[in-house]
Amino acid sequence: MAFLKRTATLLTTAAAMVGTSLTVAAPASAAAPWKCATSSRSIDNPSTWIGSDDWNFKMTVCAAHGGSTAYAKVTITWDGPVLTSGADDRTIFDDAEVRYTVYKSVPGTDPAVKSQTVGQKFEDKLEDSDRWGNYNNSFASDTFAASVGSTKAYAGGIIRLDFDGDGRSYQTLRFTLTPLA
Ligand SMILES: [Ca+2]
Ligand SMILES: [Ca+2]
Ligand SMILES: [Ca+2]
Repeated sequence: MAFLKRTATLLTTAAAMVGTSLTVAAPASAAAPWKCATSSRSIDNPSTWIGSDDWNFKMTVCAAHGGSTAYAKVTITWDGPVLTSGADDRTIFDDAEVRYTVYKSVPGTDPAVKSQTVGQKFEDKLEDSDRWGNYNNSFASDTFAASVGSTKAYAGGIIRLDFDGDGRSYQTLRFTLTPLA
């Protein structure tokens, strides 16, 4: 009886821990290794600076598949411009987001199974410079899980940027898709 009671307590604790976070730590099994792709994309900062003021992004997007569940996550690093508007300028972007998606590999068009979009948290990172106004930084996403059955899956990531004051809306950077997982 004492054993049963302790088991119940542990289950309750585990359920409580799951309840506190939507984040999935990692693929459950070593049999489901991450399949990753790293690629780089650049975009011009719409300022009048005559030199290079590109934002140079490097994204690693990863997918894994264990049992009937696929997982996805992204990490991004960037070498951004040095801006004369100064440090931590919150007006560079009207909006910015990173979106990463799990797709199923099927005949015909591959359906998106699940996406996660990070908006303000990513924009805050982009607009967080060092004290000299150099906009280099990085971002690491949560891992999310998607139900895909036994069908092969893969993941992709995009960045959407709406620069302030450039007279245009979102520009989209599409990064290389992962291998099948
Ligand atoms: Ca420029
Ligand atoms: Ca902003
Ligand atoms: Ca704009």
